[in-house]
Amino acid sequence: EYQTFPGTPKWKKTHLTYKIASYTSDLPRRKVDDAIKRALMVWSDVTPLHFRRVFLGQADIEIRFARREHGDGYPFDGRGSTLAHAFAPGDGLGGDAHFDDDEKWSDVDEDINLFLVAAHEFGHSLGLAHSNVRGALMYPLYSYENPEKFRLPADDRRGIQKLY
Ligand code: TQI
Ligand code: CA
Ligand code: ZN
Ligand code: ZN
Repeated sequence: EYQTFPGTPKWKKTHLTYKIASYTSDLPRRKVDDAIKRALMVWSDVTPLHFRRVFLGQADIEIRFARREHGDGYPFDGRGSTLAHAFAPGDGLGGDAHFDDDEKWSDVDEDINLFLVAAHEFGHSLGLAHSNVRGALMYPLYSYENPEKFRLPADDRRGIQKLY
């Protein structure tokens, strides 16, 4: 079953902005842009939420690739282990998603698939915690599946539709 965070933080608006503040050198920029856009669509497809990209100023969801200590007190750990993290809805860091640039990011099945990890992180950005349903997107185990064929599992859909 899906879970929310304590206090059930959620966005109090349906139109959210996102900004890609830094890139990985593992993939061409357009592939990063595309993976992020499609990962957000996983959620906007089943809710009233809309995501608009901004290039300047503040955004609700700031996306960054970073290594080790990167200013939020949750340093990354080099290759392996933690791949990314995201903050529950709220001001400031709330909603932001950071990706460990010591991982090798990929758009296929080798290395770590950016789309799949980003879709999971954005679940956190929107207010979902981990699910105990094996196979759910929010289940805390990375498993590769073909991004072209990805369909949001029912448990995640129920969770996000409960929130929005
Ligand atoms: N990063 C953890 C994660 O996103 C960080 C984390 C643990 C976390 N608990 C959290 C973030 C609660 C927000 C709220 O789950 S990770 C997976 C999965 C990770 C793990 O690098 O371990 C995915 C990132 F689900 F496969 F285990 C992405 Cl898909
Ligand atoms: Ca790591
Ligand atoms: Zn961070
Ligand atoms: Zn998670």
